[in-house]
Amino acid sequence: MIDKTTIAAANEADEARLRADYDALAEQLDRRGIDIAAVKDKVAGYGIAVPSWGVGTGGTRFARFPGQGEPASIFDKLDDCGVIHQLTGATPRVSLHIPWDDAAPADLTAKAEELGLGFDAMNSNTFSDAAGQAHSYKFGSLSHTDAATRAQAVEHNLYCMELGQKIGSKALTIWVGDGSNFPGQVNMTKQFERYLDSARAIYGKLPEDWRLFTEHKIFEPAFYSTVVQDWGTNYLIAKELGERAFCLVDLGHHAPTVNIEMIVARLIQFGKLGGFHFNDSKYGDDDLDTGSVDPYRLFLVFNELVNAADTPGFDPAHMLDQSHNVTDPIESLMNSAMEVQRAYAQALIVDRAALAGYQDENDALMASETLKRAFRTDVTPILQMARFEKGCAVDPLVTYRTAGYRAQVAEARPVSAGGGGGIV
Ligand SMILES: [Mn+2]
Repeated sequence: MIDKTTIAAANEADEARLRADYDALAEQLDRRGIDIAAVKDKVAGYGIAVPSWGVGTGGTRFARFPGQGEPASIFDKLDDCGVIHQLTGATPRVSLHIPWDDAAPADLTAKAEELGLGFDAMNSNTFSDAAGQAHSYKFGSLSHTDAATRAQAVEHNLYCMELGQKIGSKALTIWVGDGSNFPGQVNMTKQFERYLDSARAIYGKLPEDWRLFTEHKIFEPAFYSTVVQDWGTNYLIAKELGERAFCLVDLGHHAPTVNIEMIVARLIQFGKLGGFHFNDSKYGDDDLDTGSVDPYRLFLVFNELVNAADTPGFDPAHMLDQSHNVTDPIESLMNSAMEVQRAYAQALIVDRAALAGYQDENDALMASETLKRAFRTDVTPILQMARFEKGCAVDPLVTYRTAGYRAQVAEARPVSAGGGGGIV
């Protein structure tokens, strides 16, 4: 963790500037009938889960260029996640990936408690083969043509739930790489039926107080067809399985021009939005940092979420899911968590009464301007004040670099191998 005096010293040096900026924004928002303190309190109470795999340096199928002081174990990863939360105050939970993060439950909870963290949804990996497993997932897992391979994949998901129950998780996220690379390679109907059968077997063992999230993806690693390729298929799965099955929306898992905020609205309307994997993309599933390419789209997603906030039982899970290939993963995850908070704050200051009026009058331009007015407002002082009051860093990036955390852990952690392709 970072020395508290380093954070306090950086905050103190910036406090007068922050108070002046916050007061100026408070006055501006007050003229618009918005109470800045109410917005700040909601932002301060917002939390997003970080993915354990996100603190390692990612890569592409071409190469991976390892960074300095990469985490070597789940406990190193939790240390890094602890720093992200210590500085931002925005990432109280970690989403584990099994088998990558498999460890004794008591050790996981002890470490998390030490760092002030909890555990979010469990992720089951059946898109690659673990060492020594009996049946290969080369041609699929939950939808494999071979019953024994499907059973092995189901069993792995049950194990993830068993472990998750012991560490306080309340959800299982399933994403599979199953699909095909050639037209005719699979019978698409039979393949989906096999997937549904396996998913039913998992859902049947879902703990009472758990939710099941299924995640769709248009392509990759299968490049011709993917068994759960779009939100429509995902909705069918959630409907087939039952009321505790929901759809997870990963922002990068759609075709480039797809209207994701509309998908979000549809899933909310029919009670099947389970949660998000936030990231950004330009071409496909690029796994770029959240808000780095299209912050307006992120805002439009949050506009739908704020719009639905009062719906009874509405509680989507918020998680980041990115691959950091050229940056320090801790820096990228901190910035992404803050970009998500920014989108939330911007959505909170939309004048919803005015927007509804313009929509009823079919005043397209003014409706659009109402959204833009909120989006254009620099809410940074709100985010900074929320962090300041929690004892987190006003400027997490600068404080992190000042503290020299990466260089410190690099001395203790072994240098990891690079060169080959594949994400970690
Ligand atoms: Mn994802």
